[in-house]
Amino acid sequence: MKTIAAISTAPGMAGVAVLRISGPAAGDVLRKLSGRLPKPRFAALSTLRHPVSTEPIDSALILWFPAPHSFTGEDVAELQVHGGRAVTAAVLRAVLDVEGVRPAEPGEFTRRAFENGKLDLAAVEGLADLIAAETEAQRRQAYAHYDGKIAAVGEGLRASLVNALALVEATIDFPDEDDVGASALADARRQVEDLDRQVLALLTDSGRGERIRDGLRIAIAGPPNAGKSTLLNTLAGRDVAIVSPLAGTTRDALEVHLDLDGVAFVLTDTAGLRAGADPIEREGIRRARSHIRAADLVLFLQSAEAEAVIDPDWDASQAVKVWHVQTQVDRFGSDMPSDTFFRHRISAIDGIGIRDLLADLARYGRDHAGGEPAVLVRERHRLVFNDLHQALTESLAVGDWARDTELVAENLRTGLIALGRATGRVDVEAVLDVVFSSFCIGK
Ligand SMILES: Nc1nc2c(ncn2[C@@H]2O[C@H](COP(=O)(O)OP(=O)(O)OP(=O)(O)O)[C@@H](O)[C@H]2O)c(=O)[nH]1
Ligand SMILES: [Mg+2]
Repeated sequence: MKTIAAISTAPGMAGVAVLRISGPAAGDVLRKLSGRLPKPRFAALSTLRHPVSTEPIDSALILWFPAPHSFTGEDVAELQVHGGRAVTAAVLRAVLDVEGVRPAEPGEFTRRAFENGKLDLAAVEGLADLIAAETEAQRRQAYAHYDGKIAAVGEGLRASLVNALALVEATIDFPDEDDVGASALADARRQVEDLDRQVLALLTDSGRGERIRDGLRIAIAGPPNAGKSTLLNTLAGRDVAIVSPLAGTTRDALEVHLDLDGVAFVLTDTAGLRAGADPIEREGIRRARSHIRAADLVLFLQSAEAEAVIDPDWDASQAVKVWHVQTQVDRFGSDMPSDTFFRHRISAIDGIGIRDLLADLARYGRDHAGGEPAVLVRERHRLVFNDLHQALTESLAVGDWARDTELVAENLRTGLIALGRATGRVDVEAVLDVVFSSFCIGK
């Protein structure tokens, strides 16, 4: 096994940068660059020198984690150097000049940790999410997964399933003990029913985990000149989208990430909906419609100046949920007619109603992506639990467990295999590359 090395901190200027080295030559790297092997897991201050020229490069804190007590389970060395581009590049070059060391691939440290049993697959995914987390809800959920929450839930389900399967198999192995067999099968069936209820409850958690992870998708839609781009800029607090009095200014859908009370939102400004536009604008409108369909919530904007009608072209039924928002109310002054059709009335110019809109969005976020971290947070988890649910349903569909015991056992075994995929115990080769490819180098 080759030794791998990489800069683990983000590139650019920083007070400190960390280089990580993992594999059999990690100890060699420390000896050659710093002249010694420090006491395991104690930081030591040391001058790093190039292994061949012995020219000093930087003074660093060095750490030594002999196998198996390290992140990867291999010998690991960490160098905390000054965080400049030239320093980190020179130290990395020196490390790579040590025999047997090569640059790490993206996600390779974590992959080795997984292969050495330091992390299960759900924890690996949690780690990737933890690094990517932008909001508090994302961080909490990611940490719960990294920390073994999904593994613990999976382990619980697995233990009951193993138990039920053992009861079923016992009646196959000891077919003569009829009384015992009948009550064991009844027991097993009750356990499987209970298990299936739990699995179904997780599956019907309506994608909350994914919403926390990926952010709630809010589409800003409406006719041209309604003030969609102006609202996006106001909510983002910066000039993201071009605003102009010309109808049909926005063509490409523009995304802005927003953190409201710890919940992630992805706001999309879309092209104004209208008929008879030119081909480029029509493409923009097509994209707008697809964002409307994919959104968790649509803010449908209409200017207070325009007649309050929904764009006839727009099929409101395509959106999951719509809030009608009247815009540019500053143009109406105080004699603005009251109208309950609109959930919000705003002016991006005067700031009227913006705070209420934000508070309402934050409340929506808490309702749909708040609460405890979810167990299923990726499509992959959902597929695994769907397979498990299907296997359990099929076992319960067997009418006579005493007669078709072997078939029941087979279904339960299929369920176990599905569950094993959640934590990567079985049949994982296909998903490994997908999971690890989301990491960057040095993780
Ligand atoms: N008085 C007033 N003018 C506004 C307000 N919001 C937007 N406008 C003006 O309305 C015009 C259209 O605004 P945009 O934000 O570009 O409208 P849009 O809905 O993105 O339009 P398209 O991209 O063409 O679909 C611009 O001249 C804005 O300055 C507002 O709250 N008050
Ligand atoms: Mg626009």
